[in-house]
Amino acid sequence: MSQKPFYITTPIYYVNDVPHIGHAYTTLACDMAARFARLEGRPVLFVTGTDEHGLKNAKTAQEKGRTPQEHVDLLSENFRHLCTISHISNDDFIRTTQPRHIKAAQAMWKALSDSGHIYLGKYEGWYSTRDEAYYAESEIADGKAISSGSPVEWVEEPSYFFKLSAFGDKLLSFYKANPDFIQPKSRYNEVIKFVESGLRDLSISRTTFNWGVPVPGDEAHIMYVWLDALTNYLTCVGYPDENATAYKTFWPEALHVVGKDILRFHAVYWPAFLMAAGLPLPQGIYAHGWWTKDGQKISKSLGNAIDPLQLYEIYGLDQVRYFLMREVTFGQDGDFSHTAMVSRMNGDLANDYGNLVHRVLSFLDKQLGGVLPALEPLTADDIALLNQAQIMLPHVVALMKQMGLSKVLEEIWSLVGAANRYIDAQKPWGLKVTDPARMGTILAVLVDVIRRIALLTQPIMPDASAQILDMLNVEEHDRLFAAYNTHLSSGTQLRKPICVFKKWEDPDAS
Ligand code: ME8
Repeated sequence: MSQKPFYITTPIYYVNDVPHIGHAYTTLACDMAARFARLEGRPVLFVTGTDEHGLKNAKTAQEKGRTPQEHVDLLSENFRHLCTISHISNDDFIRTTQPRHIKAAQAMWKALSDSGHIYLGKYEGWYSTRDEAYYAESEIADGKAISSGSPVEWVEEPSYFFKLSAFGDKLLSFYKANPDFIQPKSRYNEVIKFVESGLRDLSISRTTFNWGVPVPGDEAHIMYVWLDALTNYLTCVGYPDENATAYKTFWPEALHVVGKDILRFHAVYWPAFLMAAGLPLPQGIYAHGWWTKDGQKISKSLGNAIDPLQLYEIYGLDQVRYFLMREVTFGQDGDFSHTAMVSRMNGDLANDYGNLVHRVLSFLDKQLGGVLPALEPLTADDIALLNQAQIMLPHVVALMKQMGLSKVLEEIWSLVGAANRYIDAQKPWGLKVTDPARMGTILAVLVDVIRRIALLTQPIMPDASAQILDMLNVEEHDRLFAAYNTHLSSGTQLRKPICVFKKWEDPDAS
């Protein structure tokens, strides 16, 4: 049976911000899910990119003496670079200034307009350039948006409107029929409450600046940056060509992963636009929490941004990837601290996983020249550990379906813990003279469990896992989950072990 395709997207980031760990976090979460789905053998499309229109960019470009295009060309590279350095496996990188996207956004506008969902009016109200969002009077206090703290300004201009108010009931029945559409559950409830409180028509064009996608048929207007940006998810599958292979394969299989700050745009506006355009809705929206530093949301405007590249340099890439996904339950907020980072790096990675691999493979190398013994005869203890390893795969597959990313790692580490306890109980080191055959079986059991753990850790720590699988001489095609329940043949020559997870060393300590 062919496997269900998986389309996963990050938000497209505003180029104006220098990438910080908040951006890296969303992209890493999607990378983990995309890599996992590929290992399951599913066709995957994983897309990230940059959101390049809007007043904020136009203003900054002017301040810097650049054209808006020069400005966004320059800054978009920061996000592309972040992907490369973070070993992100994205299949595409979308930029909203690309011709393919302008074509898709204009086609979307036409679909909304042709179906009678757009009318011309005048916008009078509050707008935040920092958030690129319209706010109602009730959402403002002291000249700032209550939710984000961003300054707002009064705007009065002719504007096209989208008849969002006509979609309240349709959205509510859709949410009720698809209770997993918005995750986690607390966010689902939040969105329902918002929609139940009543939807107002949405201003979807601007006339006071021109850095955006021109409105088809009325070039005095440019499209509101969010209508433009949300359409990127369709651009990447070839829209408006609904016969494009990517469209046919991946739409509407999409899962949009976003921070909780932009949930409303994705869970309310986007489905309403799609309904109005007569297009199928994505599979789901997952809103994760915020990283904070000392309790404050990390962002450039607050001046407390943490540079992911610097973290990779200090702690190592796979260590940071692991930490970010493990430390905080996916969906909740988390506070970044050096102490927590070092504790994961030294505890979970160096002591638990690293040591397991190193002591088993070094001992095997020393005692048996790295030649893998037979996985028999098995005792009840051996079978118990092997069974635990075997059921781990269906277990984590089920957790991944809910985007339980931190939970997946927690579960894999329960197997790491079980393997370490098994060594302590079986004491293979003591058997080399008294019972070398038994020692061999214990080592074969451990190698098999390490192989499975390394298969499972590939999505989160691709490099470290590859090093471990290399040491075990696992063939490339046996690194897919389809090979999870196979075994390495006895007699396989393992490679010389190397240390994969280093401990944190304080550079100031002498
Ligand atoms: O909103 N903690 O772009 P953006 C966790 N262009 N995640 C964080 C974070 C933090 N402290 N700070 C940022 C936009 N993020 C629009 C999106 S999509 C059609 C258009 C992540 O550059 C998180 O995913 O402001 C958040 O939703 C996103 O960056 C916002 O990125």
